[in-house]
Amino acid sequence: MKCFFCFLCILICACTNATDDETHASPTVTVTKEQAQLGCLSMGSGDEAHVMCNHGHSLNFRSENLYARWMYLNAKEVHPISEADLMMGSESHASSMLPDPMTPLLRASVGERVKIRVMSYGPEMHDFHVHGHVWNDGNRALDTHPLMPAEVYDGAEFYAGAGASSATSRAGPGDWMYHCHVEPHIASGMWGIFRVTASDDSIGEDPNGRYPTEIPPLLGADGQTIDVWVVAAEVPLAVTREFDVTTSTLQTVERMARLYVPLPDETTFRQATAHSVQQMLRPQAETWMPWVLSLRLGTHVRLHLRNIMQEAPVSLHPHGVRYDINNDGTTPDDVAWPGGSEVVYEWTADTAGTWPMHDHARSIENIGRGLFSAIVVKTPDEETRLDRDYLIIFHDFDMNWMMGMPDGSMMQGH
Ligand SMILES: [Cu+2]
Repeated sequence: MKCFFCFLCILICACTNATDDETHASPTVTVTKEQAQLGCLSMGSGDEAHVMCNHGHSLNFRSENLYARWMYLNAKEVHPISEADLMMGSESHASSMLPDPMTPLLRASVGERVKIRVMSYGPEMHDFHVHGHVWNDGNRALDTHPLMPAEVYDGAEFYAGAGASSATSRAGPGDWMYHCHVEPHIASGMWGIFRVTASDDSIGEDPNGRYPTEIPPLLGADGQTIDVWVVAAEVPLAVTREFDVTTSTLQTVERMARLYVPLPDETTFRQATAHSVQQMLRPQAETWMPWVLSLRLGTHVRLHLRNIMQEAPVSLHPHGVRYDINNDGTTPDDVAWPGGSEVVYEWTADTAGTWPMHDHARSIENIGRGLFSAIVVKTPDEETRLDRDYLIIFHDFDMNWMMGMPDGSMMQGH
């Protein structure tokens, strides 16, 4: 089997050597074979000894590993820092000394009304947190919220740089970190930057005034039927950065992901091949995000799904919309298989909210490799109220990948 963890192997060697030197003074924790297969490392010693796992903890397919940034800073001797600084300080987060993280850059100007929706796929619990901002959720003031697998939280809405309830400056402009608050998940990649600018900054916006990391423009209308064209394809994605010891640089790492790729019309949909879709997405290998279907409340959707992979059956199971049993993506009749086949689902977006939508045909392997998406159903009030609307999806790319092996078999012992 191909090894995906070159950077980690190097670290394991480094840790092993350190252990030899310190055997008597500072006991360390031994990584089991299973943990090593999942990219876990023995870190620290004595009271600080622990196992750190790098599963490729990802936000919208991307992971920014703090250890890679730490090794880069130390190798460059830009500003050597300790492991404690890695977790406690801001050096390894800062964009002043390092490139912006690969994870979604969320942007807003001070005083803009921002919503950050969060969703979780994969077997673990995550905990969304954004620095410097507090929001009102019912009668509670929050700045953190937990998520179980397939759970959604869409109560985080506030003024950028201003806390929960007023447009008066509270946090102010700056780079505010957002992350999962399960500590090892931050280190292994689940963090990003919420960049608040002091004045209205349109650099990087599209002609509609939207940043590329925002959810797409709304489709449909109450009572209207729309056709949506989607293919399931294998596409190379740049998912994280590792530290290369020979060149002392940060190098992007690719995985062959499985994605839902929305297409503009029926012609493009019919003509799509594995090769054409890979060519189309190649320039966006570092920025392509999970497909989000943004709808106005009451829209009826005719969703055409075509499987252009040969390797696995695919379906689309939506949460939160109204459908009959033949359209839920879980029965043999509504699965696209073998490769090249099509299926059509019809349903109505009759409940506002943020809803998971994912493969249900070979879900552990397919969701692990990226076949998940989301439906956002907005009310007219939300449409006018929000200046910026983001969706962050927590996902465990490598862990799922390893559990559902690339050949379709399951990892032994799990
Ligand atoms: Cu987490």
